[in-house]
Amino acid sequence: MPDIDSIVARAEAEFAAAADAAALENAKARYLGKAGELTALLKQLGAAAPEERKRQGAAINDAKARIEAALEARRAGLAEARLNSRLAQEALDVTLPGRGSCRGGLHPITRAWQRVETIFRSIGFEVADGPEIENDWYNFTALNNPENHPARSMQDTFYVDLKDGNGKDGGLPLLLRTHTSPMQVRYARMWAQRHRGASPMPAIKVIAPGRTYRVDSDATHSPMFHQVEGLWIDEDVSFADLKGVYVDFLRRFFESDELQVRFRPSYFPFTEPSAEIDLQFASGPLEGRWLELSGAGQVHPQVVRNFGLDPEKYIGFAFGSGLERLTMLRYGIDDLRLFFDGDLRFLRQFN
Ligand code: 2U9
Repeated sequence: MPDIDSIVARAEAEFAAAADAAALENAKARYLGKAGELTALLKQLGAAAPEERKRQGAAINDAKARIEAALEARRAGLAEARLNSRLAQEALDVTLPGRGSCRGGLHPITRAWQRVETIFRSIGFEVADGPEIENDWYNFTALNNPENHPARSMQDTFYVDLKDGNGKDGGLPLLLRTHTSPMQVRYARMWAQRHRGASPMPAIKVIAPGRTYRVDSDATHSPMFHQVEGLWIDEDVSFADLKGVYVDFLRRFFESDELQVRFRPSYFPFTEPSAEIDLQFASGPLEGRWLELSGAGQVHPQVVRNFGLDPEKYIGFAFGSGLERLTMLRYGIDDLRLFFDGDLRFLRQFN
């Protein structure tokens, strides 16, 4: 029988010398593990005479208890040392000054967007909102865009190609809307259906502000941009109404009654006749210069038909403007990219 006390003494010494939990567990295995010294002694017990077995068994059990106690003590010691070192490293200096709270603010585009909504609501327009992923019919066909129009090409429009090759809506290609007009088509069709048979049908008077997408990226174009478009359809809405509404809107948006507005003939597939709208400030850094701003026109009879309405009975106007352009002119911003950089030095100036 080896000297049990010396085994215990060695175990205690090894445990005390273990620098971390892994070393401690290794040391434990050498004494209490399956192939450990104490376990080996227990296995030999069977060969001893009964009296001797009882005596040795008690001694071995006593040694085991002492070794386990030493193990637990070292485990606790190591855990405490680990905690102390973490506490020292992660010490919280409560005397440091606070970081201060930071108040968020609205993006200038959002501010202009809200301003546009407020003005148009005050002249009786509703605000409509809808899908940014559209199908080809709402985005192009319903708006009288011919089959071979360049706006429909892969170079101009982001077509949706989902992972499983599913980029279609009932056979129609899906795409990121290139203008907010499809929303107005949805709104007008919903309206026409809801008031089917009502005579007269209440006027359609709606604006559709929102995000739009085109394959375009340079100093003056961003692949994602914002538009606001409007639509007024009734039995007797004329170009004069368009001029009245839009000039009123611009004067209020830019807070200037002296603002001059000019309509120039133009062409869009969805309006006929069509016009570009220019404006001229009476003062400020842009004083006297004519600036291109928006487009507009009388809604094409085929588009009215696509609403589910009779173009012989219903007529009206539509307009469209880039929200970035409106915002840049209102705040005197000279680079489109500032809107998308997220630079707080720029953004803070609007809050
Ligand atoms: C429907 C029918 C017609 C909206 C219109 C324009 C003219 C126009 C451009 C201005 C700057 C787009 O962001 S921009 O590049 N828009 O010139 N938009 S008429 O016409 C519509 C809208 C909806 C149902």
